[in-house]
Amino acid sequence: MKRIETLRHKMIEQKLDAVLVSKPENRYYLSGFTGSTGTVLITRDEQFFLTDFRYTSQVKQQCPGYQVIQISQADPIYQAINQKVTGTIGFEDDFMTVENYGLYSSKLEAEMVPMKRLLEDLRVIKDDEEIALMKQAQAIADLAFEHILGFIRPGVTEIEVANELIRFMKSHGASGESFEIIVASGVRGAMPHGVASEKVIQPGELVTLDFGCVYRGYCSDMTRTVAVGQVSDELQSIYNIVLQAQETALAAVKPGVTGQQLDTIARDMITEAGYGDYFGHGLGHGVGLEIHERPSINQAGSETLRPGMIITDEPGIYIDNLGGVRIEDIILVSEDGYEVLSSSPKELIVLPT
Ligand SMILES: [Mn+2]
Repeated sequence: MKRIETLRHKMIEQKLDAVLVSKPENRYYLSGFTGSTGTVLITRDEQFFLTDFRYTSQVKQQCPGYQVIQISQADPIYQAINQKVTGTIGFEDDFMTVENYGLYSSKLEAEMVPMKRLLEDLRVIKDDEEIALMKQAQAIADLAFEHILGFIRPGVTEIEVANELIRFMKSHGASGESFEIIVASGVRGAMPHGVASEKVIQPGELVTLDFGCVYRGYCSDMTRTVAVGQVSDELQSIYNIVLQAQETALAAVKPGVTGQQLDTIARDMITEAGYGDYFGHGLGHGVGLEIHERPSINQAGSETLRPGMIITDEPGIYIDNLGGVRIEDIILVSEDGYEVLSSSPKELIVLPT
């Protein structure tokens, strides 16, 4: 209930008498509900979960401290809200549909006030329970990486590699993958988001694996690039440049630094090595209940890092008709620096052919 208390402090500051929360990640953050339909209503001193018959039993199990209100066509949600709230009610302006906004504004007695990502403001700093779940999510991914090294060999397709990663992570406690897995081998490595294809992996290729899993709602994310047999001098040199940029930016992570500053550190190194035009994406992003969340770790990242934020550091170089390299760690910002949550090795691994 600590999260709800913190939210109530913000509600008082922003003169909100209640908030209405339906975005799945925000709803889970406040209630623990894992189902697909329902609305959390937090007032200054009570919390309600409004849902239909399919989920009332699940809410009673998953959401201690909440009063369940069953809604139906005969008992519509706005009537239930009107019985509990007058004054002002915050809504998720980045999530509510235009259709629902029209309905609520015409039916609710309370004045509707955009919340402007108030819940995302709270979620950007992870509490101890969240940090433990993120560590477990990443531990499963690291274990999967170790496992997949024995699976990748010439003749195997990228999709077979992706499916094996998913199978392994699910059999180790994950509910699924945290995004569509990227397995980009050989020239396909030039595509930063080359999701696994039917391409067969060949000797002499680099293979970029970007993947993660969901564990109790929380996402992990990591990237490693491995060699299948000996790769060209140019690819090895690109690998070393990316690794150096990744580690230099990592060493600069601490409270007070901005995402923009971190991005600049890695970008300057890659540019000085002559590959600036081939690093076309931002250095990283925040991770949590969503795979991409605040803070931004790129040239637009003006937000200052604070202890409890979890971010990625993932520079890359991508060259058409040659291939690409990306190396990514997931990092917890600590009181005086950082803790790397991903534990897989980063020196170039050369797999047998
Ligand atoms: Mn990432």
